[in-house]
Amino acid sequence: MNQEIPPSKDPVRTWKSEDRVCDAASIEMLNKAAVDCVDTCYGRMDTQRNQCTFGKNGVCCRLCYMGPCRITPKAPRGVCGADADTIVARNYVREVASGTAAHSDHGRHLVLLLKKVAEGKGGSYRIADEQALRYAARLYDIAESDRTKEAVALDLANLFVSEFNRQEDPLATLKLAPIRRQGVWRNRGIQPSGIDRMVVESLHRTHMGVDHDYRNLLLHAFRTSLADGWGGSRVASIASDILFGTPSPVRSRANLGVLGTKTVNVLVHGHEPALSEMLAIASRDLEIVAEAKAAGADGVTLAGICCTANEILIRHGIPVAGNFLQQELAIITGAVEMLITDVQCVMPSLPEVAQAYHTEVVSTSEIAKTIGSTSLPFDEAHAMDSARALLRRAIANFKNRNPRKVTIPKASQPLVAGFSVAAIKYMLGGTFRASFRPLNDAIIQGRIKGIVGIVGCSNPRTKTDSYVNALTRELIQRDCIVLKTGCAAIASAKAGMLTPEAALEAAGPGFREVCEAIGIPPVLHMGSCVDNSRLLEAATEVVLEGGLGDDLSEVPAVGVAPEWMSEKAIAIGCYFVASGVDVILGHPFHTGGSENVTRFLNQDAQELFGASFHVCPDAKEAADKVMEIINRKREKLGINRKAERKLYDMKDRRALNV
Ligand code: NFS
Ligand code: SF4
Repeated sequence: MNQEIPPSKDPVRTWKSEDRVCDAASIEMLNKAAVDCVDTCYGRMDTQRNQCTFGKNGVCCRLCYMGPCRITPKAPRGVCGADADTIVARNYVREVASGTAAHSDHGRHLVLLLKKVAEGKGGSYRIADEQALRYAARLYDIAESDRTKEAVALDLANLFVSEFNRQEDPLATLKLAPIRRQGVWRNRGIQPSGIDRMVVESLHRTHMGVDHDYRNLLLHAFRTSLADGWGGSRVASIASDILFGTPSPVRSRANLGVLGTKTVNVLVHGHEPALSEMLAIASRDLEIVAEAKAAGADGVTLAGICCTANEILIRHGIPVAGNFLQQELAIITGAVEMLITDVQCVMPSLPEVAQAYHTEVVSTSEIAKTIGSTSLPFDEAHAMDSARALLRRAIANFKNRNPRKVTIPKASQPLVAGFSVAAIKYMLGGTFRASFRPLNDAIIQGRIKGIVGIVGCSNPRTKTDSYVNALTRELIQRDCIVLKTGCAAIASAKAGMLTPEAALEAAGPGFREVCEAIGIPPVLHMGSCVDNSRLLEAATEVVLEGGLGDDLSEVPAVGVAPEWMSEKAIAIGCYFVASGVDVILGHPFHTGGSENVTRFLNQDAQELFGASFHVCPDAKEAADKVMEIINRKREKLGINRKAERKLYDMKDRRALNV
């Protein structure tokens, strides 16, 4: 049982590091934090003991200044008359709106960059993947043959911009979904219009005195989330593939051991790839390397934290220093010259942690500053110069590293990442016959039972990474192919589960045969959190390939967010459910104060979308739930026969198109 860690009663640290984190590097750094007297989120989790029950249940309303109001059995309504259902649903809509806004604003940034590049004003940026551009143009019926890539990119960028500011008609990107699913959205009245409009409408409807019907509010939550998954996030992934290249499998390493003992260590942390792309190139620049050597170092090590890490990992093989809960631990190594942050999931504690060492924390976004960090807004028009200037500043800081304060953990694991849908298709069928057929066939034959997306954050509430890792092992053992993004993917990387060899040993016999025949690992790292849209893209390919139903809700596929913490994760969960994919959460939403809202999300949604949320605090229980859902879908498809067991011969391999 992956139990929530009870808060310690004692203000002095009494817990053991190995009870809070799994991997050797994190244990070592948490121990070092205690010695160095540095506070981390694990300690702060304790000082935040007795978290507010009203907040946890979602029954605290501070939407107007007659309040704040809290709902109790004795006070069942706020001053305005709002009951628990209304208050809980309004709070929930706002969470989804915030998550959608975060992903989509990131998407907007990339779309505007694509537009600048198309207009010849992109500075150091280029169209890196013309094939991806032309493919995307065709998806949106934009003429592309006999036209320059810039002209096509401009039309596409303009269409993407209009996805943000559409007023009434539905998002154009919705049509990338299976036809049947588009019909579900139309019939339920939840086809999103402009992304910005959906978020604004969420704020309007949850303002004091507007929408009070919890069902109406929750439908809008799902509608808003679709503007994320089939809007902001989807265009973010498409635009970044065009600008920086569509990911294909790359080898790299993960965990704090990737930091260099003798190199200038620069970490990028956050979510947007625009700056980190330039840093990835600049860090290999011979001039920069020479300057690092002149400063007494062996060179520059660039590594990432959180989803910026995932972005440059899947395109450049840049190593991953860690996931969300390792951002403070990375500084505690004492070996980081500069931690460059952009937006999202950046803890405001970083400058304080950095005070104990020589690390300079730099914020590069005008919209994301922290007191105590150096604000050096990234100049996109002179991106390469900005990237070089940052690296030079980090090199200059190398002399301030205090060897007595440095401990770099040894732990790091090899990995393979970068499984875009195009890459998976290619691996399945080769250049000329790229297709999902072999995957569909394997699912139909029962060698693969189903597809599971394990996504989301880590959370100091529970032992970091432990649920994600236990669940992943359990599911590949039960013949499920596991798709991963975000911090959950990094957790698997640190556990060595992204190496084809190690993971294959853990896979069930049917699944292992398929992996070996096709040459794919059982756990596929598909990218950052906005790349959860790639999971929907993959599921759509499965539907289009045929034989596994006409709608996403028929495919034996499940999403799991074991250790989630952010509002973005809530938006993701909602767009999965609204797309027909059941979602299992490791811990519940802050909706427990309303039975109606909870029932709507966990049950009624089944009737509306063919999928709903489920809560399983234990990894084993989650694995059972996943299999129950997958088997139910297989039963409905009439494919739940037992797979006959046999080894592949040449004829079978040919049938698999390998
Ligand atoms: Ni997703 Fe990625 Fe990590 Fe969670 Fe934060 S970095 S966007 S929100 S914590 S997975
Ligand atoms: Fe209280 Fe109603 Fe105001 Fe909320 S909107 S704070 S429930 S009076």
